[in-house]
Amino acid sequence: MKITDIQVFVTSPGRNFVTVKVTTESGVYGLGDATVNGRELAVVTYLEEHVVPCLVGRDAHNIEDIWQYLYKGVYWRRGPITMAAIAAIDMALWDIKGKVAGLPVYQLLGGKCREAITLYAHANGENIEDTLDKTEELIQQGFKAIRLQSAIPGLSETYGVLGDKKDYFELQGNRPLPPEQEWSTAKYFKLVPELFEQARQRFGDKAQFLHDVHSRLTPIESAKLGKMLEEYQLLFLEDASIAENQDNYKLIRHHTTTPLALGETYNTIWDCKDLIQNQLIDYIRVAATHAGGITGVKKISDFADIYNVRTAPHGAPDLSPICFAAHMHLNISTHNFGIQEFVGFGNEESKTIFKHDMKLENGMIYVSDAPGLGVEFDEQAATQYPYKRSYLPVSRLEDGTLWHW
Ligand code: EZ4
Ligand code: CO
Repeated sequence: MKITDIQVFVTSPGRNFVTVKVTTESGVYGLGDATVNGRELAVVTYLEEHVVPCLVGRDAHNIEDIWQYLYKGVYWRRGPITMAAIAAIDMALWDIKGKVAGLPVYQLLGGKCREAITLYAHANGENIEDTLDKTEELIQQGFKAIRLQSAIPGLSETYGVLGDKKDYFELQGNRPLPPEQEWSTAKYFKLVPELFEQARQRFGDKAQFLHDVHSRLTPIESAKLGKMLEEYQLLFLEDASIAENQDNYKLIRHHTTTPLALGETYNTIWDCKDLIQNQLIDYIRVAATHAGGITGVKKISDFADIYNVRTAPHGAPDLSPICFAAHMHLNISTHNFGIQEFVGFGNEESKTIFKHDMKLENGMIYVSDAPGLGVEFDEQAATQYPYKRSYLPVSRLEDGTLWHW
């Protein structure tokens, strides 16, 4: 079943999404997500100029061979741009195979390992009380696990806390260049243990709690934070420190029993091989869009399984519902799945473009049984929201030194 056409769409219902549509000679088509936040058009160019011409005419059924052709077949391997392009093609091919078979993709991946997908939601507050009020609402809605973040007193803007802004586009406002945020490890250390102390006092064990450090700490500082938070029994601490040097995590691991998670920016198994093999983390957070699609993530999850590492896919709003659906098919069929990050199904504009029937109930998602990935993309609606350049913020210490964002 030959590939006859591949189109790339960019739409921006509050934030940019890159969507790939692979069409076959039989008329069956598949969809994939290729969104790299802040680098969207780089992926579009890579796809249109370098990938699409090589794929037209190939058999859409040969998913593994096409994955290897795009990965091993090129001299310049890996990296977020290349892997997002591969990811989108890969998702679209799984979507096609499912539609042709008349089966949801999870059936092609081995079937169900569980009934539904447990989620962790976000409570982001202006202060501790605000974060805890939001936590209470989420507990009432039935969420079993919640990521707690709070603005840091004395710092102008904090990761994860958008104030009255509804998304990064609004946060950026009319600033043409990346917004700048401040960071102070000392101020952060005053806040975080207090946040979890109060959370446990108020909610006891009514929910599991998590926290995202977003890589702001050095390894020894992460080790210290992990130790300080042990008594609050976090489900995991996310991105405790940058792991460009994977050995960093040996130091953190030797000091704390707080479970560790990372990997949302990782693109291949090579970025996390040492962390997994040395059992330095508990959860690997690779996303289908950024780590080579369903095929890429499946390779990483199977490798992680033998080292007791579970999956906890990234679920930020900059991953499109197509990626989220791909995660659902992976999560339901992966034995060593742990938990899925969830920030809702997108804004109202986005819901007019991406349509699906995934069901949210009591903090869990019930996977769609529609053939393929189960997401429809309204091309007409998409044209109403043209691409808009946007940047993620950058971080500086209070003296102006550039820091990890
Ligand atoms: O900052 O996806 O766990 N989620 C995160 C996200 C990331 C964004 C960056 O594009 O860390 O909010
Ligand atoms: Co994160």
